[in-house]
Amino acid sequence: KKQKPVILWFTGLSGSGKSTVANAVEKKLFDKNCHSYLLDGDNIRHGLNKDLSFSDLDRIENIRRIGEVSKLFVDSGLIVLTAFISPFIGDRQLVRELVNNDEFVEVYIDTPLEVCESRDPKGLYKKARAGEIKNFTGIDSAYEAPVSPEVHVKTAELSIEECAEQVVSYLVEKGYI
Ligand code: GGZ
Repeated sequence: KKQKPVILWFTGLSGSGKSTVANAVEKKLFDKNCHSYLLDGDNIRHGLNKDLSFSDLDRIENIRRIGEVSKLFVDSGLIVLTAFISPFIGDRQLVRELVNNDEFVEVYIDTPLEVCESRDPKGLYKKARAGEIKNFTGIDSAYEAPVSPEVHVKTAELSIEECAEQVVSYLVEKGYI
């Protein structure tokens, strides 16, 4: 059976587990012989979008470009996973409108700020609290949570494996894979 191309749009705070869960989902897709591509800070913010900062305007442009690139990958038949904070509802909505109705699946990686801050894998929250990083999401820059995401993942209550399974189950249920 053939896979249906789709954008799995992960959104959530820094340290929420977007990349971790997206990577785990990608591995499961690979094991099911599905073809996918993962866009994240490593291959986008350091390449195509290395000219962009974390101001509101640059975040908007960041998401716009990622949306356009994702659309191209969907046209090529892939399951695209994107792992960016994408803090603004309006920008996520614009990406949703770029593709067909069933080609955008919003995956809300819902991890309380306190949990993200206690994880602080890169020490960025500590720096943001100290005022060494400005416009940090959740501290002095807004995060607008999804209102009705297709998948709602609570990483503080489940294992990485269970979180990934939740996303894959959705894809199976809806006939994408
Ligand atoms: C938020 C920042 C900031 C500021 C640097 N605010 O945990 P990380 O390190 O690896 O993920 C964060 C990443 C966010 O980039 P995105 O492209 O996903 O953001 S957005 O969708 O809002 O455009 C964090 C790091 O970059 N980082 N400065 N001020 N995160």
